[in-house]
Amino acid sequence: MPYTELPNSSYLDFDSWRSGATAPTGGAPVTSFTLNVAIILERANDPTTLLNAGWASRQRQLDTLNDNGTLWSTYGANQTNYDQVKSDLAALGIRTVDQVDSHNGYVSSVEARTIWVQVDQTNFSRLFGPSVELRQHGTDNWFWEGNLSLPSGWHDRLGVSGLWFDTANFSPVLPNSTHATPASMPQGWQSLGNATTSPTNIPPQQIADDYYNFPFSGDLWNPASGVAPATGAVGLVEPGVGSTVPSGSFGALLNHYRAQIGIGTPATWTTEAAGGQQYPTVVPPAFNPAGERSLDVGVVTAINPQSALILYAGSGYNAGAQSDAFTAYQSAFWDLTHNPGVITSSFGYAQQTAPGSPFYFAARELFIDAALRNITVFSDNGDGGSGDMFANGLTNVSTSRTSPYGIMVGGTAFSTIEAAMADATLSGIVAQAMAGDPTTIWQLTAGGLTSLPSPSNPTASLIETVWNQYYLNGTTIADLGGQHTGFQHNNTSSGGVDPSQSVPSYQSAFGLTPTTSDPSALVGRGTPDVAANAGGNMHYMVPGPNMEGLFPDSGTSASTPLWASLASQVNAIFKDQGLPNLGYANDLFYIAAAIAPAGFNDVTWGNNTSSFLKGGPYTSDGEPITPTGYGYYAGPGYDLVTGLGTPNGVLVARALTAIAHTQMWGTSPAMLDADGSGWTSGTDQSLMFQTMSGSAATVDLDTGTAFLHFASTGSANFAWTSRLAQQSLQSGFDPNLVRMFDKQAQGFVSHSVVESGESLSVSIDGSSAQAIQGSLSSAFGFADFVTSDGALRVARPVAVAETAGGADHQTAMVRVRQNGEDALSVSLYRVDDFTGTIDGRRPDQAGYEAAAAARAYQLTTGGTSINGPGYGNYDQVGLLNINAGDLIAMKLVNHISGNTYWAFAQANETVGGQHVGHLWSYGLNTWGWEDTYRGGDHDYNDLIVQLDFTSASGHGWLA
Ligand SMILES: [Ca+2]
Ligand SMILES: [Ca+2]
Ligand SMILES: [Ca+2]
Repeated sequence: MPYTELPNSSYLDFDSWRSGATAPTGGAPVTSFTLNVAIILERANDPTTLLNAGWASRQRQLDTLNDNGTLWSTYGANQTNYDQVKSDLAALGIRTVDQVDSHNGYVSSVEARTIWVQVDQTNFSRLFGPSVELRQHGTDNWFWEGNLSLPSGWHDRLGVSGLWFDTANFSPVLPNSTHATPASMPQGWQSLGNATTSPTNIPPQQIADDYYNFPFSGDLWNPASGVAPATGAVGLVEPGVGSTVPSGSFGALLNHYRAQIGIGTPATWTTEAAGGQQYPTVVPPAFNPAGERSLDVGVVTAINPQSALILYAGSGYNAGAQSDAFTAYQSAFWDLTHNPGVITSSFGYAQQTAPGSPFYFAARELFIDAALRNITVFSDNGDGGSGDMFANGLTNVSTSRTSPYGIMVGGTAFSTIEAAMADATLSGIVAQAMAGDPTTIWQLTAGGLTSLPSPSNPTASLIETVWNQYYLNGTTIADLGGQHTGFQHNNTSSGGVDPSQSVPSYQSAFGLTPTTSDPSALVGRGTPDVAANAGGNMHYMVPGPNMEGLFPDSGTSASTPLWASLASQVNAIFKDQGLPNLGYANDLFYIAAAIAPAGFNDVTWGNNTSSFLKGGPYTSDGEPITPTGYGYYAGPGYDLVTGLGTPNGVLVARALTAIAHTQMWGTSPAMLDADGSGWTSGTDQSLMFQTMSGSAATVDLDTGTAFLHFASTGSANFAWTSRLAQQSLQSGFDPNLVRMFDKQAQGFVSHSVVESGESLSVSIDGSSAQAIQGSLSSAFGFADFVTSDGALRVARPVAVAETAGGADHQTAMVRVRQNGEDALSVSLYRVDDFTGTIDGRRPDQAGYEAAAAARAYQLTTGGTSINGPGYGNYDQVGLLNINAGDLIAMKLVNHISGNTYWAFAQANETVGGQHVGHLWSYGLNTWGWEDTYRGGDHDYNDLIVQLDFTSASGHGWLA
């Protein structure tokens, strides 16, 4: 049998990419071994087009392929090639694991493109070529020299492009550093907000409910209430350990845990462990998979007590299996019995696989299987800081698991008022917050603060920072407990850039160019995508490794199942509203962040710096190291430690449903279309042009047929943002916070009518402005044109009723927050087009007011006029009989001055010959009114109004 060398298949390509090490050589042959190997084929067809389509298009295509029964004949392996490889294996005398032992935990199928085989010292070279043998280095480590080979034709003709190994005997190779200069590190804590002496240790559902505003709380959470929605099964990747416990029954222990945290009903759970499972014997401080298991189980069952838990032990221990996490992921993705819609994993596998290698192919395609199976996968970003415990002196994230088709979750440290007051690293911020310093409170509010801080409210939230427990004492990186913990211990959120892949389309569209902070400055996939509390000042009360007791636990291994639990709630809401599961939905989350930023609390404090080399003058985890000082900082907006931020569950769920229904059913033209070189108007429409610059700016607008030139003052420091406006539309948001940021002037807003197909280009202060997130937001009625020092939002003053299921006769929720002192009311009416015309009458023409009154929508409370709830206050009301695609405009009445203002500036008063715009766009169907003649204080927050067309549908769980 002739063999052909497989490119990029050296031992270092498996798990040592960018390690800087030289490959091991020499060593004695391993004379007795069993090694289970996955042989992985390419897909019969390339799914790239499907995967790159928008979410709703993907869902429809998958639906059709499933209905036709052709999904896996299309995107599984080619059956003939698959059969040929199996027949070649038989000829080579290499047995599949199924032939060795039919009771195994492996997935071998043409759909999964995988054949698990077993080789040993007698036939290893029959699979990988006569020049390759396994050799020993170190105590339990094996390696091979050079590239692997495969039988000729397998790779180029039959499409065998992937390999994986179920073994713990292949380890990364890292060199000892020699003369690197250590980066300077401050003594003590390396980041703020993790040093409290009074941590908040509470059950997971309380974290989800009290601090992350999950949709299903109270009776909707409580399975005994009779009204709690049925949330779907959640898959838990638990390699090897599954549901084993050293004594007692897992189910009884799980139910005991539930009872302890207030859940009176028994759990539904099952384990997929066809290859067996074992309770691990772990010598501290080694990683304990049973502890991880209990944490995952505890978090998911507490937050979603109605979700069935499916635990995946992966390959297990039969037939030479070693329960590599890859096998548990694979068994979870291919569980055709329980079909969990959401899977969470806190387990990694061969962290640093090299791009272009067969190992990288295996890992990458694994997650595409999940996307095609319509599963949403949450993977922990890891707890090893910016270096990810990989001692190459650079910043690292796992190249094998940082899939663009999974959602990566980072870790934060959440501090209540009480915890923050007991944290010396937060003393400055706490003092400023308690003194009412507006700059501090502004930043805290962007992070999710909902009430003015006060020591009399100790359990209220205050601040969220990066989870980072690194502590330097002299030259020893260790925690305060004095244990050997440091850069090689699970103590800090990983996060950074995976330069092995290009930037995913949803990150590019968001305007990101994630770049490593180390000297290599490589561009790639930014990670994490999202974050949640992992530890530091707040911990999750969960069972211990043996499922007994109640202990505070932490890690991105906790934030990950929290996010998975939220996704499971969103899936239940989607189902209730007639939508499919989220599935692969990374793009939906990035659109949500662009148009509904309040769905994510913006973490802006802290870092995860921990890059290092082995050897040197510092000690970490009992080993000499040299810190190199490269890492990532949280900051405004997306950052490479906390991603888009932590969840505001209700707000992000509302945004996701609005986006999903719009993509599924919407037929209205987008505001702007990309035409290759720029943007063109999607229809004849009235548009607002609002200047959002920190200092005075001049704006030039060119529509191809008209030029608009105007000057604007800069926005005031605390001029309202889309984030704040949307945050304020929560009933529990503190009126004191609202009033604290009143009378902060926005820039200038100009209005103009633009015709369909007209081009639109913008320059600010003479610099060409780019609509960086325009492809995400334009379908939702706005786009921000941005330069390095200014921004112009182009927005519609009209809402499009993108209803659930594209149905007519729906009820929309109208939410209002008043930040003006006058008595106000707003009414909403239907217009015929995007310029506001009613029966041929333009907004500036006589008789328009009567026409608008005749078109006014009725409220669930009667009448057509929504009264402002008073200065600082909130109210919401239903708007009746909304039909799909309705175009909705509004007018404001100031009952003190007696003036009426229209969304369309041309119907308003003039100043210096120009009509005054009284409306400001705050993102997804959210606007703010200026209530004073001639523009008043220009703060455009006197009445914030939001239209929500989907939350009242189904059971109305989000209304
Ligand atoms: Ca941030
Ligand atoms: Ca005002
Ligand atoms: Ca105001």
